[in-house]
This record gives sequence, C-alpha cells and structure tokens, in this order.
Amino acid sequence: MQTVSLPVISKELRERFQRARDVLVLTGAGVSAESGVPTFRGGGQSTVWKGMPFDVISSAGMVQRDLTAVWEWFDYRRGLLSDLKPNAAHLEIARWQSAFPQCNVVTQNVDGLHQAAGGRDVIELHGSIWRAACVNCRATYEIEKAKPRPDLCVSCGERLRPDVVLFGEMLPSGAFELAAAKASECELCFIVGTSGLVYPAAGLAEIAKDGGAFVCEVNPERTPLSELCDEVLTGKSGEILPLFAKI
Ligand code: BJW
Ligand code: ZN
Repeated sequence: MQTVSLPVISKELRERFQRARDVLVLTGAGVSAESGVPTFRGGGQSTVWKGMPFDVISSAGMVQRDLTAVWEWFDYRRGLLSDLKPNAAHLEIARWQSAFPQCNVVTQNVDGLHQAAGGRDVIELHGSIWRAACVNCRATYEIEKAKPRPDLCVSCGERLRPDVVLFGEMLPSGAFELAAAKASECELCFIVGTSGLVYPAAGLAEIAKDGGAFVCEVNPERTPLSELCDEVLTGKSGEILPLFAKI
C-alpha cells in the first residue's frame, strides 16, 4: 500500500488556530472532489460537456442562445450529485462553525454539500444547483431531489433558469459585499480547494490578507494565490482539514 505523507502544520498556525476567534473559510470545487464531484480545472484537464468547454455552456450567452442545453447540463450534474455525501473536509469546516465564536464559510460551490454537512449561513457566491430562478422577475424555486424540477414561474409565467452565477453574470446582490466584509475582519483565513482563477471570489484572499489575517491555503497544487498565503498545506482537503480536529 502506498503511504501518503501529510504536510506538517506549523507551530505558528497551530497557535493561531487555538486562539482564533474569527475565522473565514473560502472553498472551491476541490473541497467536494473527494465526495466525487468533478472539479472544473486542475490536473491539466478542464470540464467539457457535449464538446463545449464549461465556460461556454456555463455562460450568460448560452442562457440567451440555448436555455434547454443549459438545463440539460445542470440536470445531468444534479443527477450526479443526488447520491453524493459531504466528505471529511465539509464535516471539519462545519465543526469549526461550532468551535469558534465566529466562523464564516464562503463557497464558490453550487452543490450544497457544506449545508448537508451541517454548515450554517453558508455564503454561496455562485448560487445553487438546487434552485431555479425566473429569467424575468428573479423569483426563486427550490429543486427537490426526487421531484420533477419546476419549469415556469408561478408569479409571471416566464421560463426558469438555474439559479447559478455563470461567466459574465453578476454575483447575487450583497453576497460578495458580505463575504468581503467578513474577510476583512477575520484573523485566520483558509483558502480550500480553489484554483483562485475566478474573480471576484479569488479576491477574498487578498482582502483577508490586507485586513491582517493569517492566510492558509489547502490544495494539492499551487495556485496564483499561493504566493500571498502565509502557509500552504499541500494535499487533499479531506485528509488535511481533519488534522485540525486534534489541535
Ligand atoms: C483539491 C482537491 C482536493 C482538487 N482537495 N483541493 C478580473 C480579471 C479577469 C476577468 C474577470 C475579473 N473579474 C471578473 C472577471 C470575469 C470572470 C472571471 O473571473 N474570469 C476569469 C476566469 C478570468 N468572472 C465573472 O464572470 C464573475 N462575474 C463577475 O465578475 O461579474 C461582474 C462582471 C460582469 C460582466 C463582465 C465582467 C464582470 C462570475 C463568475 C462565475 C463563475 N461561475 C462558475 C460556474 C458556476 C456554474 C456552474 O457550476 O456551472 O463557477 S465558473 C467555475 O469556476 C465555477 C466555480 O465556482 C468557479 C471557481 O472554480 P474553483 O472552485 O476554483 O474550481 P477549479 O476547478 O477551478 O479548481 C479546483 C481546485 O481544487 C484546483 O486548484 C485543484 O488543485 C483543487 N483540488 N482536488 C483540495 N481533494
Ligand atoms: Zn417570474
């Protein structure tokens, strides 16, 4: 059997973790990878659906051109997700929310796995795959696992679309502003499983750093954010984050 060596958490990070009162965790697709959710980028590959790169199918232009194709892509992904469970990283992050006086979880993920792990008040920067929104009046509708998804808006009769933030679209009103305020106040910031390429989400690392936080990245690969981090823990989040339970 192959032995995987886990990184050493520095004395400084251990001490900061022990005394922290205000923590912020920013997550990306990598935190759900060990649950079986495919990431968008990383490992030299990029997600492709029916020959279209995901930044084409997951774009504002595609909603205008071919909403049926966009729904097919999201219906397929909801199908994949419906049997998946939170992993050890989601569970440890949820535990932090009870352990620290303040621990804000900000995610770019649309999969709902932080909430499934018991995460509270999760700030979803890119929406949720488990909601639909009216293209006209923006009324939102939950999509339940075992039921057919709603197609038309009850209020105005217009078509619904996935309630996710696609490329070229604005983030939900107030979500980034709230996340930025929490990032600027936190003492300890974890950047977990994100390629750090997509803005404005990636900018939260710098906001935390500028606010005086100690910033720690958890990722098997280096990212453009690694340089600004005070500590980089190289490896899978489902293996590294549970180490903090023993601190
Ligand atoms: C593991 C692991 C394990 C693997 N453990 N880790 C500034 C400069 C240039 C461009 C822009 C800019 N500001 C804004 C833009 C435009 C654009 C953007 O950022 N483009 C860049 C790509 C260049 N941003 C936007 O369009 C945003 N809107 C906006 O800014 O509005 C204002 C505006 C409007 C009009 C014009 C201009 C501005 C919206 C962005 C929305 C992103 N939406 C998506 C799709 C959601 C729907 C869907 O699910 O299909 O969100 S894109 C996709 O990327 C998804 C993700 O949330 C997001 C981030 O990806 P993430 O989470 O980082 O995942 P990956 O796959 O990239 O990385 C996985 C990582 O995990 C890797 O590092 C692995 O190593 C690691 N990993 N296994 C831990 N076990
Ligand atoms: Zn409507």
